[in-house]
Amino acid sequence: MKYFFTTIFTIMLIISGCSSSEQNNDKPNILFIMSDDHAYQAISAYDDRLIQTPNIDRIANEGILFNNACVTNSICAPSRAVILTGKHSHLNGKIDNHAKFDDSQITFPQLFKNAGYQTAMYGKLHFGNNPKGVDDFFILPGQGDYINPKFLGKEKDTVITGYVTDVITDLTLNWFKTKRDKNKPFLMMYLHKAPHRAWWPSPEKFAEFYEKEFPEPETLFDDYSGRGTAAKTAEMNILTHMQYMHDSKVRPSTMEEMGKVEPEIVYIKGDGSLMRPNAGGFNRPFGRANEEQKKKYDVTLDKINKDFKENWPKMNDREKMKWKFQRYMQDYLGTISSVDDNVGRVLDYLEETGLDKNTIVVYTSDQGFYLGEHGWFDKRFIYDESFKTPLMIKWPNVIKPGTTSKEMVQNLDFAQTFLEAAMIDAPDDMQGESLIPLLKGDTDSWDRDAVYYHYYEYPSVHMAKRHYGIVNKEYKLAHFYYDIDEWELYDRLNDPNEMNNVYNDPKYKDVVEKLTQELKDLRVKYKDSEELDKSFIY
Ligand code: SGN
Ligand code: CA
Repeated sequence: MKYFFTTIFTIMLIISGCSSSEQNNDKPNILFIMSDDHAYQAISAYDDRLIQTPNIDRIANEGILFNNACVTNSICAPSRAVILTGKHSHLNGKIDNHAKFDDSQITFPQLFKNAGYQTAMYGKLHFGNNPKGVDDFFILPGQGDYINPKFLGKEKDTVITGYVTDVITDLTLNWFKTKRDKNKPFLMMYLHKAPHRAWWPSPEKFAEFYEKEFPEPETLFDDYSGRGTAAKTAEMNILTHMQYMHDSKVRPSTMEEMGKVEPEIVYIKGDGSLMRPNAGGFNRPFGRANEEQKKKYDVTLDKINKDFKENWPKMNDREKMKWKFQRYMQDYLGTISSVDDNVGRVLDYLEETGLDKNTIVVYTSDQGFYLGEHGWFDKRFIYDESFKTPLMIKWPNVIKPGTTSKEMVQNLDFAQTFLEAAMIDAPDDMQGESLIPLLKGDTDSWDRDAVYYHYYEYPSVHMAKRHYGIVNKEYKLAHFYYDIDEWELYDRLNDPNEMNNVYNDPKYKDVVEKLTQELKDLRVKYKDSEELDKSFIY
């Protein structure tokens, strides 16, 4: 009889365990926060020389901070495709920003939805296609706009007045408050547009950050003499390729006046009108502001213009570089300050509602970014500032607060990590590795010591040449191909700024031999090949 009651009790427990109210407790919720082009150098948990980000830092303080997190292909839409599919670009097909994303592929949110999660995606996706596998979405079309952005919604498209980072957060919090199904665990992908170029902060942060001065990186005046052709020919130098109007937000009185300032990027079209490549000039983002918003921005814009008009004619190239660097940092970091405030709003909401206790929170970026290192802005290269990306994860009662890890982890690993956390089977053809052992502090079960990288988008804006390579904690070996055939090797421990390509240095002969073989093996392991490289040449 006793056995009978125990059995009945157990059956009741199992049934209630499957019932909706309990489900929330056995499966963790996931809040995936990703910003666009957020350099780890601009997060105080990594480095506090440029900015304080107390809210983003909360995730690291309460969880784990990865110091060697990196991407497989340092460019926006491809990184997102890797994250969603758990496969390298050459297999998911989204090799660059222009390739179409084949949305018949399995993405991890679809698997979550099928497994009973409520799924949503808010913010920047950057694909031509609407997201699959999400119950609800509000995404920016393409790159999206900073001011009064348009959104593509599940029900209808809409334009919302306000600053993009605040608006994405308002929408996300509204989803939590009015749309969340309390009977299901959730997967929320909360994706910021900031700090993507052309770095428009809110009017308040614009004013605040214009008053600040930032330390220059050691390599701001790099002349690339220790590097190969790729570094020398890239068009991402702050002095020569950053644009006064579009980026530094200088407003010329006339186009003729601007032509004098930026002769190198102003082209005269057949009909005599002026055109600048790759940038919509000053008005592309600002043109969306209403009169009230313009008035607020004008206070700071007038100061910038006054300074520029008075001082630019007297500046030599070195001074111009310094001036442009400061303007860049003021705007870039101003946008990040809003991301940090808004991440704080969402973390506060999770805490106030107690949802934080069973929610995995991830903060990352779609890749890293140059903040003047090597004189550059933008990304794309296998070199550290663009190859590495910020990554921190908190998961109460699983990750020990304040943990740090130097393991080589990649955006390729997210899908399998989340699937394992949610106890959902991952498809066999996913190519990452679940980070769960590292999250649990079980470093012995982690045996990957090198990662594979492959960048394709060339020729294109910024002219970063195509390359693939292998990176471990000590070395980085890269092969630049397409219209050149050059190899580069960097000694990561002895030359952390990557100033010297030591590929031809006899001292490194054995390292080159060993890594060349390992790179070949990795290409086989991940099913990449010369045939595929050629098939992507257009
Ligand atoms: C735009 C930017 C580039 C940037 C690409 C890709 N120019 O073209 O600087 O490299 O996007 O960025 S902009 O001034 O017109 O914004 S990505 O993050 O979307 O891949
Ligand atoms: Ca990006």
